[in-house]
Amino acid sequence: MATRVVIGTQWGDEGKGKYIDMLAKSSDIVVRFSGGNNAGHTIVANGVKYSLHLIPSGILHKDKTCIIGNGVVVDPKVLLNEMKDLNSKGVSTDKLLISDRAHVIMPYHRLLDELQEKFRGSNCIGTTKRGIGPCYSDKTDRSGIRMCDLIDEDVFVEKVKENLEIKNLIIEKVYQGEKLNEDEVISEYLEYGRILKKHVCDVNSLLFDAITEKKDILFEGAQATFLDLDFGTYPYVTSSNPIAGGVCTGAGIGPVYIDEIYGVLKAYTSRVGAGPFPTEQDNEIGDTIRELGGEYGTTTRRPRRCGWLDTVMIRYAARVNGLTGLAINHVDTIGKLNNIKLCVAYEKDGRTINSFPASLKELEKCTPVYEEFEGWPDSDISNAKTFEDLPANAKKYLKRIEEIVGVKIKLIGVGKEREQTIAV
Ligand code: 2SA
Ligand code: GDP
Ligand code: MG
Repeated sequence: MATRVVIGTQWGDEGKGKYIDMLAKSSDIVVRFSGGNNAGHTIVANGVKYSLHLIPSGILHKDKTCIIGNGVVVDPKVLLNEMKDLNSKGVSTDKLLISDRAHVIMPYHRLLDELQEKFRGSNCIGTTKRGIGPCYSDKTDRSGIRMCDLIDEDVFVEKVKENLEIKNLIIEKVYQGEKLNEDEVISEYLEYGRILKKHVCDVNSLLFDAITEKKDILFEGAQATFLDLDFGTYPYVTSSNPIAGGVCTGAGIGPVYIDEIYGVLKAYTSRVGAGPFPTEQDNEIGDTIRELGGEYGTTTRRPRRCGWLDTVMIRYAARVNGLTGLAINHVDTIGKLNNIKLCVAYEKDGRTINSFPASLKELEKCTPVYEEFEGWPDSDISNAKTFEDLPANAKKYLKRIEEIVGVKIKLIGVGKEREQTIAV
């Protein structure tokens, strides 16, 4: 039996979805443990494209139990639409379970996310405006509404009334926004609760039993290490802990039960939203990478900022997550360039820095130190099946990454399809 975790090592969109989907095949249970519908995995299976935001990717495989853990914030409206879309493509959602302890994203969370961002103006975070931050704020403020409340009419009505009294004041008086109608919110959400009730349960007990029974469990990461509330480029982060430690708090299992932790990265770097990005190429190179790699957000379609691979970041991610293996994607994409740069360290005030600073002011003073590599634009590697099939330049680039990061590359992505993966 094995419990495996898939984590993003950069700023998200590393192509985690593809591996999660692949590993889900050999798992009994697939679990989401952090974030909400600010995540988005794109999976192309048998020519059909699936965009999943909340539902674990295991849903595409028959007979897998899919769990939305307590660490996830659930927008019931989005969840129901996603379920409907899957059902219309012939995918059953009967084995989807939602933790009774997961918090619910309410309409005032979405509205406040938007109003706060507008208020911040040029200092905005660049959130996905899905209400993620305000929902997690309520969770830590202890005023949140959980799935167990959503399915209990009396409790739900009381909690919504309490919340709306304050939220409407803030919406109206602080942000000059339009108040939400209490009756409308209550009737809309009670209906969601009624439909979702059969999926809501105590998943922690179920997970513990599964571990005892030595079942294969996959924990699918959303977002990534540098978007982590504690370890990312704060404040340009999301409001949860997408790192491996988040599995323990977001699904309710002890660290000793985790066997393998895969860190997914791209052969370059991308980021959506605001915040620092030391190896960013805000120029023709970045534009070329964006077009070659199709770097537009799954959730928001925002064009992603692109730049060179930064191994200072990946080494940090390896430590923070305790990575046991790397999965590197878009090796096909980066190889189309004639010349590739790899950031191997930072230089600050004439000194070489190998760690990722907490202070954004300090990070700004860091300039990347690059090593240069030749690409492999004349080799089509999209059908490569083994490491040996790869051109010498690709091997050299990958070996150097592995050497600097100190973690073995176990999977190599050479195309969008899940079959376009080399297991090393
Ligand atoms: P939020 O909405 O409060 O979580 O936003 C806070 C910051 O976190 C960034 N963020 C993301 N960056 C990349 N990918 C994200 N999710 C999707 C994914 C994106 C997509 O995982 O694939 O494909 O459209 C994600 N979610 C949050 C956000 O840009 C802010 O900088
Ligand atoms: P996630 O959020 O980490 O799951 O990643 P996304 O699904 O948002 O973004 C990854 C994008 O890159 C998707 O469009 C994938 O189909 C695509 N992709 C993933 N791996 C590869 C790869 O190795 N090569 C190419 N060309 N595309 C890839
Ligand atoms: Mg994504």
